[in-house]
Amino acid sequence: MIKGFIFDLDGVLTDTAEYHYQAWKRMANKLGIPLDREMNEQLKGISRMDSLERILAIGNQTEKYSVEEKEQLANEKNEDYKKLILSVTPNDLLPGIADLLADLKKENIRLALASASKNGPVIMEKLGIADLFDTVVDPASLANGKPDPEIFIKGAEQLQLKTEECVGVEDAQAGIESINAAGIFSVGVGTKEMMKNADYAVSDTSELKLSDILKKATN
Ligand code: B16
Ligand code: MG
Repeated sequence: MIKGFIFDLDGVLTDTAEYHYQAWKRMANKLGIPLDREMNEQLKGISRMDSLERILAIGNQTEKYSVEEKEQLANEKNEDYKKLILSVTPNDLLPGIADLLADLKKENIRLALASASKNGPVIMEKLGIADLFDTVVDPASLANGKPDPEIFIKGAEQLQLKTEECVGVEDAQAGIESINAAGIFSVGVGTKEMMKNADYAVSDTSELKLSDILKKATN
């Protein structure tokens, strides 16, 4: 029986990818590295430092900066990003998410957040959904990011549920791999091609219906 849902944030509950893009683009420009929207796709679901490493690799600048300098660059990007997310409101919930969360609460299904973003709790407050969630996995506590299963295993543990009692929802391929490796039923949001490893996939968040998901997960 499904008793918990573990959600990714960016791309599932809201679309903060655009703000990440704007902040990274400003940083990349400063470093003389070209960054376009297509490259930005590769940064979805990836931690802040891993994102910086990928951008530096595009500009062949991996060796150019010390660890301290890289931390400084990542901090600068985050300060920019924090200014951009100040404008987030409940209207920024992706289509269908408010109804899905309301249906989950009606069924007394417990909710966890499993986002790579250290800004997750602030964004949840701004979206007006922080109180609906029972627990948030702290990404700073993780030894390994997605696709490692650690974040979703911790999500289930924090909900005090077995992994087979949970559903995980993701929009990134690395996230689906993470859910699958945790032994959790995976729901993917995205194209058929991108979500080919998901146990159940929809093309858009508006298609995330609790009754459909529970039917598939308990089949
Ligand atoms: P922060 P998710 C991820 O969120 C984003 O998709 C990714 O682009 C970002 O680098 C990462 O969070 C870390 O975010 O810099 O705010 O700690 O998809 O895991 O909810
Ligand atoms: Mg995501």
